This record gives sequence, C-alpha cells and structure tokens, in this order.
Amino acid sequence: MIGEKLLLPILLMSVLRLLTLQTSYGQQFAEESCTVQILVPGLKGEPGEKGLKGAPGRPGRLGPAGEIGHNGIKGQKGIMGRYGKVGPSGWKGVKGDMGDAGPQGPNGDPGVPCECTPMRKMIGEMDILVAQLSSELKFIKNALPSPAAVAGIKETDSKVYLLVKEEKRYSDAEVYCQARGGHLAMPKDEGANAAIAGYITDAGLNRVYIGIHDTHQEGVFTYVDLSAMTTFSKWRKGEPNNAYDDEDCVEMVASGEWTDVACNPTMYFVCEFDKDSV
Ligand SMILES: [Ca+2]
Ligand SMILES: [Ca+2]
Repeated sequence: MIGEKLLLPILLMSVLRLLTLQTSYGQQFAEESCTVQILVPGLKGEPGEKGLKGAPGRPGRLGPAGEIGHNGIKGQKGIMGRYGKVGPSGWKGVKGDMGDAGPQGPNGDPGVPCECTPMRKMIGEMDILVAQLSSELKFIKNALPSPAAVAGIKETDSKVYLLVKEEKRYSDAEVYCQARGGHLAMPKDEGANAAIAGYITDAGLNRVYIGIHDTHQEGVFTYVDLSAMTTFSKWRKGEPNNAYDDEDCVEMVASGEWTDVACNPTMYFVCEFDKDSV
C-alpha cells in the first residue's frame, strides 16, 4: 500500500513533465523518456500472428464406462467353426428300391441221378389221360345239341354211346348220328347190348331206336351200316314178327331185348361212335 502511494505522485509528475517537454523538445523528450525507465504498461498491441500448433498433450485418464449401446447393423458372417461331436444314431430309413440284377452265378455241382423212370411213366399215363379227356370233351361239344337234350354218354372198351333225347323217326335218327361221325347203336355182343340197355334204364326210358333194320329185304335184318348180323342177337320172344306187315326197324327196350317196329314213329335213340374216331 505504501509503494502504491509513493508511485502515484511520481507518475503524475512524470506525466506533467512529459507534456511540457513534448511541444518543443519532442526529440529530446524521446531520448529522455527512454532513459527514465518508468515501468508503465503501453497500449495494447495488435494481435500477433497465430503460432504454430503445439505438440500433442499426454493422454488423459481413462474415462468411465459408457452406456450399453443399441443394436447396430448386423455384421458379416464369421468363418465356420470347428466340427462338433458325432451325434446319436437316427431312425431307420425307408427301404430303398430293388437294385439291378446281379451277374449270373457259377454253375452248380452236378446232381445225383434220380429214379426218373417211374416219373416218366406217370407223366406218359397222364398225357394219355389228358388226350382222352380232350377228345371226349371235343366229342361232347360236337355231339350235344344241347345239354338238356342228352342224358350223357356211356362207353365200352371200343365204343362210346350217346342217348339222344330228341324224338325222331328211324331214318332221321340215323342222319343225326352220322352227322356226328357215328351210327345208330349196333350191339354186336352181349357186353355192348348190356351197356346200351343200362343206358336206357338209367335214363328212365322204356324204348329207343337202335341201328338194325330189314328195309332192304324183308326178314333179313342187318345193321344200319349194312354189316351183317352173324352170331349175336337179342330178339324179344315172339319178335321180330313184322306186325301189320309194317315193321322194318328195331327198338331196344329197357331189358335190353329187341323188337321190330315201324320206322315212321318218332322216339328217342342211341348213337354209337368208335373210340378211335372220337
Ligand atoms: Ca320187317
Ligand atoms: Ca314186332
């Protein structure tokens, strides 16, 4: 405080002296003022030029942790990680398609000889049986006008007999049989006669035409194929009698006996066929 009180009068004195000297002794004042060395602050100078950029300062202290940011833009896909452990076995799959056929295998070992003879014999017998059945079936198909019209067939070793339940005159009956490859039945021995008689009986009939007549010469009976009657005949007692002088054809009754009758009446009849031709 004391310094400032002493300094103020000095400053005032210096200012007055400076003003008195300035008018006439400008130059001198300038020289004297420099020598006085009074510490008075000058007027504020013009701003200097901008200095050069200083060196970077030391890093500051580590700041506090920032807040959790919001989701940003999704980054690029990372590289594939390592393979994981092998997982458990899966369910059994659906059965696949059949594969291509494999190559042909090697030939097998030779077989042991078999007893083929009995087998061949059996096969041969079966072939014969099949052939017989086939021919009989063919015959039935050809011979039967309709299943209801015929009672069926009978056969002996060499003949097949067919009872036709269609009433025809003698000549028409023979035409019918010939159309199928045969004739009216011509019993030439006891066995054939019995077979035909049994056929009639089984069918519940009383009489049928058979293939015997004397149309060519009265009293001389022949078979319908014109073969002669030799040793066998089965005439009923009192027959043939050519009754009314009009009996030139023959019927067989259920007992198997023969009777000469007229040729025009219609009745059922029996055809016969050779087995060889059936
Ligand atoms: Ca006669
Ligand atoms: Ca008679």
